[in-house]
This record gives sequence, C-alpha cells and structure tokens, in this order.
Amino acid sequence: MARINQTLGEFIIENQSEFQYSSGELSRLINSIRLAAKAVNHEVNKAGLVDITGSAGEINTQGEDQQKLDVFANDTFIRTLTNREIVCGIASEENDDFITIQGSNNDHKNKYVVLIDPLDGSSNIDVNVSVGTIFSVYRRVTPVGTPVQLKDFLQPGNLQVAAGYIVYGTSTMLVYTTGHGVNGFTLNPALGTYYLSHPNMQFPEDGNIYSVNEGNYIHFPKGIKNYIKYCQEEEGDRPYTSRYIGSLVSDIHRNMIKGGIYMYPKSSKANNGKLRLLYECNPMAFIVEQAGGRAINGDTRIMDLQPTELHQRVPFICGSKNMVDTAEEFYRADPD
Ligand code: P6P
Repeated sequence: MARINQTLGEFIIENQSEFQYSSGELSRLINSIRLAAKAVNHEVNKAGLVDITGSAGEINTQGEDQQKLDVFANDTFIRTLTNREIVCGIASEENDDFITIQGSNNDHKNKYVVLIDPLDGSSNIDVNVSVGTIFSVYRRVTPVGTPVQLKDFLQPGNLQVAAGYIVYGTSTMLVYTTGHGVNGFTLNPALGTYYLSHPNMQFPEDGNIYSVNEGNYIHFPKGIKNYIKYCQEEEGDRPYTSRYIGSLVSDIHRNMIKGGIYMYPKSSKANNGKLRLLYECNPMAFIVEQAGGRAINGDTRIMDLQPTELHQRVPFICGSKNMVDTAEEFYRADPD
C-alpha cells in the first residue's frame, strides 16, 4: 500500500512481497541504486562549480567524448553494485564489455545482472539541462555458481524483473517498476531521503505533446514524416505542442506526467536510430508499459525484440497509448 511521503526504504520493505522469488536481493539492489544516485546527484548539482564538467579527455565505447561526470557516475554505480554482492554482472553504456562480479568467495552466487546508462544526456551537463540514469535488471539465465556470460545480458525486455530511472532535474526523482506499476520518489536533499511523491504513475492514454528531433525530419521514413505533419495539422486537439530537450529521461518523464509521444525513429542516416536497446529502450519501455503506455520500434513491441549485441541501437517510439497507436498506423503505411 502506497502512502504519500512514505520513504523509499519503507516502500521497499512494505512491498517486499512484490519481488517474487527474491530473498531480499532485489530490494537490496534497488537500495544500492538509491544510494549511488544520491552520490551522483550531489556531483551533478555542483557540476557548474567545480572542474568536473567538461571532457575527461577519453572516448567511450560509443565513440562519444566522455564527460567527467559520465566517468564519475559510471564508477559510482559500478562500485556500489559490486560492493554489495547482489549482482553477478554489470553492463554499462560506458564500458565496451560487461563486468563479471564473482562475489567474496569467488562463487558467482549472485543471481541478478544490471544494465545501466549511468548518465544519459550528458552532453546537456554543460548547458545546465537535466540528465538521467537508466537501469534494467534481469535474473541471470546461466547457472548460478558459474561465471556470467553474454547471454545473461542479451535477454528480451519482457524478462526484466525491474527497471527505473533517476532524473537529475529541478528536483531529483527515482522512478522504478518491478512489474507492479510505476512509483516516483523525490529526493529531499536536506535529509538525503527519497519520499513517495508520485504513487502509481499512469501515462495518459491521450496527449498533445510530441517529442522528436525535427532537425532529422528530411531523413525520416515517409510514414514518420506523415505522422509529424499530422501532429502539426489544425484539426480537433491538434496542432500538438512540440517539446524536445534532448534528454531521453526528461522527455519521457514529462510526457508520462502530461501525456505525449517520444520518437527517435530510424532514418536514412541511422537505419537503427540512435538509442540503445538494452540500457535505454528496454528499461524505459518497461516503465512506459507498466504506466499504461506503449513502446515500439515502429511496428514491433520493444520488449519483444531479441537482443543480439550489447550496444545495439533500435528505433524507439513510446508514450501515450492512443498516440503511439496512431504513429504506428502512419509508420506501417509508409515504413521506408
Ligand atoms: P539527438 C542523449 O545523447 C540521448 O542519448 C538521449 O538522452 C536523447 O533523447 C537523444 O540522445 C538526443 O539525440 O540526436 O536528438 O541530439
């Protein structure tokens, strides 16, 4: 039972029964993410004051200039998850390969794997626009007691046991699901405590916000161009409002509260779009669907896609059910 102002710790304890088959590890996993997020939040909030913004002078696995906060966030989440002996493996946007965690007795006894985008939208840091952390949790598929393998990470999103994000915005929120709805917790920085501020978050079935980088318009498939034109026509509740801040977590968080659709479709420049299936699209899709929305790649449910590579990209359209239904109709009519 959710009570406004319930702390995240109380919520986890009182909803322990939701974590099926878990003897407390999943609760401890969410708790460790909560702790790491507080440390990252502290650094993000002072990024403008100390020399931690700007490039770390390295290039990450995505070929992107690695911002120092990216490195700090990646190290913090990996260290926190490793030290608590809850997971047997971690895959991160910032690391080429996954990390194996053997446990204190080198026994590989932990049964969960975590995939994480430690600081999504980090190019926004220097311009003081909100950024986010995204995480996805699976039960391992290889035998407990043996080293984790790539197949433990290449699982379809419909097998996730938990997913969530932290948005470092005007306030810092942790939003997550374990398959029993979506709940949002707001950090009181003075106390370092997260309080339940958004119980049972629901995606409005309809909305009037569309979020897409229209600078790529000429490269989109005809069906997506037609849908964007549909959003801009004068009819009924249209034209919709265009809102896009280039930070996935913030764009989807806003649309989940107000109603709307987010699109990063395929294009002639990028046939699989830009976003990563395993640690961006699948966790966000789990949350969106648990809140009553939809998440597709254009014509297929995101969480039904069978991953083939750790850092693979997929086209991503998610949000209010009726808006995604309409976008899918337009896309299917002209998918090229
Ligand atoms: P573009 C940030 O780099 C990110 O991964 C998402 O957070 C964001 O939605 C998208 O890329 C923005 O990409 O090409 O529009 O700048």
